[in-house]
Amino acid sequence: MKRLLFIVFAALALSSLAQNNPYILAVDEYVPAPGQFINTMPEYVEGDNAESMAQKCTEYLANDAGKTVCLGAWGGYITFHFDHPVVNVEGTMDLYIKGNAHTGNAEAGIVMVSQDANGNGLPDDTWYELSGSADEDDFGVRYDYELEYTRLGDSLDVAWSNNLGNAGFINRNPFHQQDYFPAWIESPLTFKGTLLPNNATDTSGNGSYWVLEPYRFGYADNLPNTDTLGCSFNIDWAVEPLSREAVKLKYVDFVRVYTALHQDCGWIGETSTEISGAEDLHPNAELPAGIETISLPRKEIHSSFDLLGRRTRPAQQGFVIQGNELILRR
Ligand SMILES: [Ca+2]
Ligand SMILES: [Ca+2]
Ligand SMILES: [Ca+2]
Repeated sequence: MKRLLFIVFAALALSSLAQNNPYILAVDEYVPAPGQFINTMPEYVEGDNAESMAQKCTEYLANDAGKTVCLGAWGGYITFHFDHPVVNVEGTMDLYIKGNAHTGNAEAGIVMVSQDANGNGLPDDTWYELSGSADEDDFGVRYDYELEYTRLGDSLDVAWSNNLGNAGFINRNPFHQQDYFPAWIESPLTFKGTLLPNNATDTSGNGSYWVLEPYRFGYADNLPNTDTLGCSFNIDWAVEPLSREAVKLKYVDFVRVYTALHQDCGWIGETSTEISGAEDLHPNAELPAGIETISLPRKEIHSSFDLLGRRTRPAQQGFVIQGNELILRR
């Protein structure tokens, strides 16, 4: 018993001394929409599934690895977490998210946040959207957009239809020969969410030169990574996605980014958000007083993550890190 107490004490002491990692620990989900860089960023190989593709994204993004993941056309998303909850520090930005935007090439993605309210370590709880500048600027944002993508076959364009009665294609182009529909996902693939108004202009008038103007703030892959403020997000911006009612969140456990534009720019193709990393701007901020850490239900634990961000099997015995907690499982 003494020995056990010592182990518990030592482990708790170590965990309280540990500094939180500011960078992404692991990717939970990667569900891209079709697009010219899908199955290549990251690369799909025969036998890959949702879990192995998410693991590849972890390798691309965790610990500021700095590689780029493509989310495809509208709706495609990625979900990730850190080794601790991201605290909503009063009066300041909380998250910085990197993409590959440069001048004239803003491919805005909407950022969502969620708390692991049911304490199972999975991003299966209520999601909130971080409201960006297009909401304030009255650009005609649509909040109830739905889009379905259908794979028509090898080397064929991907069909889409939306809830406004429109239909079209994600067109193939000569630069990218692989299948554009995510190979590990079944067709049809449906997304729901917020649609930003188009931002692209064919400034040449003949289709040869497209400019994608950035929104003022509040979107991923919208402004260059060097614009730290422009790539930063405040958890205070959280709203309920449909009612747009503001929600006060003191911390978040999961972050999601999805492509917010449904736009085709001729020869440069569909607009797709890219993500190349994320950072908690104040990783060692303390949760405000009065916040209780989640106590896990003793019964079924679906999944948890080890220190490398790998999903571990349920019912493991011994010490398990889950979220920011050290748990002893018997
Ligand atoms: Ca904040
Ligand atoms: Ca959960
Ligand atoms: Ca981009």
